[in-house]
Amino acid sequence: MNNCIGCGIYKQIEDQNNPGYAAKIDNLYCLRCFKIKNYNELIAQEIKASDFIEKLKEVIKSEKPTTEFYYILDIYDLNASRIIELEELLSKFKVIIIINKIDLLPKSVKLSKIRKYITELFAKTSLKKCDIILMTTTKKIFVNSLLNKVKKTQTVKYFIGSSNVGKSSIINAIMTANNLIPQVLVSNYFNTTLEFIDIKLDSQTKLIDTPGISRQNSIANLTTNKQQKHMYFTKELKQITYQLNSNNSIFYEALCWFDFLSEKEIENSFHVYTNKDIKTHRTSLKNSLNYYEKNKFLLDLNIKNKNISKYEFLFDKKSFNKEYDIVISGLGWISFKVTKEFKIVINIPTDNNKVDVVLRRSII
Ligand SMILES: Nc1nc2c(ncn2[C@@H]2O[C@H](COP(=O)(O)OP(=O)(O)OP(=O)(O)O)[C@@H](O)[C@H]2O)c(=O)[nH]1
Ligand SMILES: [Mg+2]
Repeated sequence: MNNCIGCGIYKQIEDQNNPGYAAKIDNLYCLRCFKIKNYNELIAQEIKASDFIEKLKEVIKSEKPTTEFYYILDIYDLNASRIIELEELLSKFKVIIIINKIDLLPKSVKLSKIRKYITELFAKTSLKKCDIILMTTTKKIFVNSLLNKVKKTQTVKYFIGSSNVGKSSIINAIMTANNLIPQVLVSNYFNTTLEFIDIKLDSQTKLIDTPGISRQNSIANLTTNKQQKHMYFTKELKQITYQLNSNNSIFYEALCWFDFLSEKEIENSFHVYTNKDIKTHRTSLKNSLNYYEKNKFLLDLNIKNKNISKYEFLFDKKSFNKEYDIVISGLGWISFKVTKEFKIVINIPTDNNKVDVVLRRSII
């Protein structure tokens, strides 16, 4: 076989610096996959991730109408893991929307509320008639139920979505549940899968793993590859409640901070949902820039000119007694109830304005 079984790329033995290099052509994995698999170490290689979306668009346009698309999204990054460009193209096909990694939600969360939120999210889009599946690869019962669904029809099934949402993990879990040896490489890094990988589940069912579309709008992009592995949540999100006074700030290490602003002296509770590995810290607004300057060296940020992008959210009487989440792509979200007028500013040191920060009605 000439393709690496981990990432799908065509193997070559000529150039160590190019993707697909293997010491021997009959090695099953290319060197990059071998290193990720055995040492969780990423070797620097120029990968043209921007081509993936074009390839996928071509595939979608040329597929038969019976082909099915399993469109995977990340529960903690719902908005930023959507690929709006593809959703339009998919409207002609049977699409199954999979919301993956629900194990990350705090136990108290009601899945029915999440399902309602997702249904409403897609209600105004071309995918309004799609099936919605809540998924985790960590629980057999979810995997078995997906295996049954996959086996129901004998058509080709593509697993598509943004990078790192868990497409390969889902395929491996389905293979295991079907008594096959899982082979596709899974990792914490972006762009693990590099080519389309065909998996024969049985003589009738073919699954196709696809390279993830890059998540330029995630805060994880501001960090180097080394730091990126800390940005991926493997355990349930931690929830920390802060009772803030106006003009207080909360830091997520030195990656980002939010300011709670009001001219009057007020208090409000904020529930921060984020990765257990990310330390949060409260300080006063006055001290925030100083705190950032002192701590920015702790993280290996991939930014040259660190401007601070600001995202402002104003809450007035119209929002009273409503609960909201501000979602920062890659970091999780902050939930709060509005009972007084105030402003929240999210500050992100970045070269550009691309990190996706959105306000939604609270999902928990
Ligand atoms: N907590 C949790 N993590 C998951 C789940 N499924 C996948 N992951 C993790 O998500 C990360 C990315 O998984 P992959 O399967 O490599 O994601 P992918 O979508 O194939 O990524 P690309 O190949 O880069 O497009 C890995 O660290 C997985 O362990 C899940 O159900 N729960
Ligand atoms: Mg993959």
